[in-house]
Amino acid sequence: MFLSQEHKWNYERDGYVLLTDVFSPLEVKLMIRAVESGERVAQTTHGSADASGKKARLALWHELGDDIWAAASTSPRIVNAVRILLGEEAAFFHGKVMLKEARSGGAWEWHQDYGYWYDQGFLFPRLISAFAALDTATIENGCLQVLRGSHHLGRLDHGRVGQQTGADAHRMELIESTLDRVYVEMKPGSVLFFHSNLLHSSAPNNSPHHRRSFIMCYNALANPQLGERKTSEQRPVPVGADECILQFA
Ligand SMILES: O=C(O)CCC(=O)C(=O)O
Repeated sequence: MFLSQEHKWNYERDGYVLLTDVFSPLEVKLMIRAVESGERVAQTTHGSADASGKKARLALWHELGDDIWAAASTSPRIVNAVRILLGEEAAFFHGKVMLKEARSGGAWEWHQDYGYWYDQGFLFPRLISAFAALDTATIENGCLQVLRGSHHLGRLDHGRVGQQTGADAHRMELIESTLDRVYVEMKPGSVLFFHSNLLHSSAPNNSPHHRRSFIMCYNALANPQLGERKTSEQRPVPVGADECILQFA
């Protein structure tokens, strides 16, 4: 996989960059198997109600562990892109599988990830997410929506929306009418890298097709976290061999 200077400029201008074919069809198939029958997802799944009360289900962990999720999170294809886009050494923060299931997956309200993570004590918004599509993501099944360039706004005030954290609704009206909304339709195996201050949301999945994804989140190693409990690792994210995911075949 090759990340060009243009990708980096696009990331800086827009707050995100989409790379296709990062994971192969076989690697995606193995991850889907781990979603459907793996221990980690089964043990860590919980729901977070959206504004209408519909559950957006996800499985989330902070430990890298030793399974297919760790292999993907330490893949050089992801880690090297993360380091280039962050512009510095990265530490693993957390992994999560978003289970936006057919006909039931709830919405995610407009938010910046740093709206959540500021409250976890991260000093700077020097964090990044790598969102890997496991199913085809379309407007119909609730693909991610982003507001292009919104990471330049800085951190907005957030409050409770259902059981989620959402950006200030009054300010969102003006922001939505000012910035371009992009529906990020994705093929399985594509990865969207996005800045922690990029505003994003997704609609409920009322379609007959699942829209599952795996999101790998990283903090800049030199970005301090307040408090006793460190949710981000305090060491550089290890880098595995390129073929590591295939050992789970
Ligand atoms: O999966 C989605 O649709 C939204 C994910 C998201 O907003 C997040 O992980 O911060």
